[in-house]
Amino acid sequence: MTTNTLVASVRVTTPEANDTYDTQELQRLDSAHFLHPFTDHAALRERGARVIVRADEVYLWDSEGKKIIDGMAGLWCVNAGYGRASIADAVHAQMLQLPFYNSFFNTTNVPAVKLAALLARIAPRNGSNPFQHVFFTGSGSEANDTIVRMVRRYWQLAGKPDRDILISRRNAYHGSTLAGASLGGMAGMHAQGGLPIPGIVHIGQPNYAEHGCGMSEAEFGLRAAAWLEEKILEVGPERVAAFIGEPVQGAGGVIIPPSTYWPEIQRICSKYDILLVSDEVICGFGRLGTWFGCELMGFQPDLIAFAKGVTSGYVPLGGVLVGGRVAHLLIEKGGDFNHGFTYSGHPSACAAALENLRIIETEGLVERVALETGPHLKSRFASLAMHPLVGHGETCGMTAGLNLVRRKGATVHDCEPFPAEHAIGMLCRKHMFDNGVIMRAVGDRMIVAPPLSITKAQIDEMVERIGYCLDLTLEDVVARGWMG
Ligand code: PXG
Repeated sequence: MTTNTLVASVRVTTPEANDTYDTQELQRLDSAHFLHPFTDHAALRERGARVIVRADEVYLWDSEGKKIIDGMAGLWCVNAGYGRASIADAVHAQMLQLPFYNSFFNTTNVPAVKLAALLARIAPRNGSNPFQHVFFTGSGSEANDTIVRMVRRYWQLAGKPDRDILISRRNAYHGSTLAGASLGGMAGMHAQGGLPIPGIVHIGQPNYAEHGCGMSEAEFGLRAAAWLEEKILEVGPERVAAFIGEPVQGAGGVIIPPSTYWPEIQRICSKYDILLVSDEVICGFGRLGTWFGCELMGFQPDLIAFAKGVTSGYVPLGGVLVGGRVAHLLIEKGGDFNHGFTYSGHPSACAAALENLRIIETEGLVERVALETGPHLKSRFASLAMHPLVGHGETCGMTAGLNLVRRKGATVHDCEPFPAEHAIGMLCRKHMFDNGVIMRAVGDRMIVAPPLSITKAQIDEMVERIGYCLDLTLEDVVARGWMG
């Protein structure tokens, strides 16, 4: 039997809601052939991968017919929610008209031009440094690789080629390519394969719970920003090209900085004439209740990386919004910028983005997060924080995180964590997985970032399931004698 007939045989009926699937056969083929991202394949072979077959609004269905509420919007990306036929229609029409053509060699295409102009319209108002240009990529990692090359090119053109060092933060996530993983501050990634690449250094993250003991949040925000100035002075201000950060760290565990942090970062970057880069791959397109996270956090970057929510993940697309300062030099003095991807400005991906952004705009999803669903998520998470296992919980727009602790304390710094070997986050995540809600575990911090289209009733449903799974986790913890 050929592989094709094998694959065809695993779906027993037509692709309707009541399809039946041969889950075991799919799992067997999966572990025989499919290498997944960030996965222990030997462990996955034992468990068998969950096969997701269908989605609508904020719900997924697996091959066993189980309905799951998707608290992670795919992977922080399905901002408009699932089941948007108009995005599928737009891509279908574009594929019939012009599925692909490149944008090298003096050519362009209609959806890419329209999307570039739309992005220039919805980009943050950026004072004297407006975002009028975009460089398209296929992903967030490629966007950050583009940024590394673009800032170094900028400083060459500005006559300061020695400014080639980028400063980033520990526990940041900026992608999985060599430059993306190097910019990122994930120890586990750096340990595999000799990262970071030269010219990238890191400072601490603005995580009040972890580093802010003995300080007010406002004081800590200034302290964490001062780490940047210390690093600039250590490296030599004449060597530093740019600082990059996520407005709210996503994969690192929904780390929400104090309000004093980003304005101080901006002040320090201006003082030393360093480019400021906002990685908006997660925060962009409404996630925090503003179109871009830098608008909420109060800073004006020179460059913005985006991906995910630009198409709500329906098809891959990323890019870099380029402010006037960099764009002017690159365009007027730069000649060829020797960088680009086959899929830069992919017409079908841009068609998906145009329709997705139309939906987000016309349905007012960003305002809804700011004024209605975001505040509702906040109040529901405040009620989860009463749970005996929850030390503290925080939300920002349509993101939220809560810390599982052995003993609650009067402040975030008085809580007693579980020993790492208890892997309490993974235990809790398993209950979520088994009980129809997707919530990520980052160490002992449980996080959600559902579609921006989620309703208040669906938030209630998600939070009730989370509460139930916290109860199940507590039962386990008590049965194992782990409680403090
Ligand atoms: N920047 C940020 C801030 C991201 O969150 C990337 C860049 C890279 O994007 P691409 O499209 O190349 O994946 C990301 C991606 C997680 C998780 O575990 C998060 C991401 C990717 C995979 C897993 O939360 N974010």
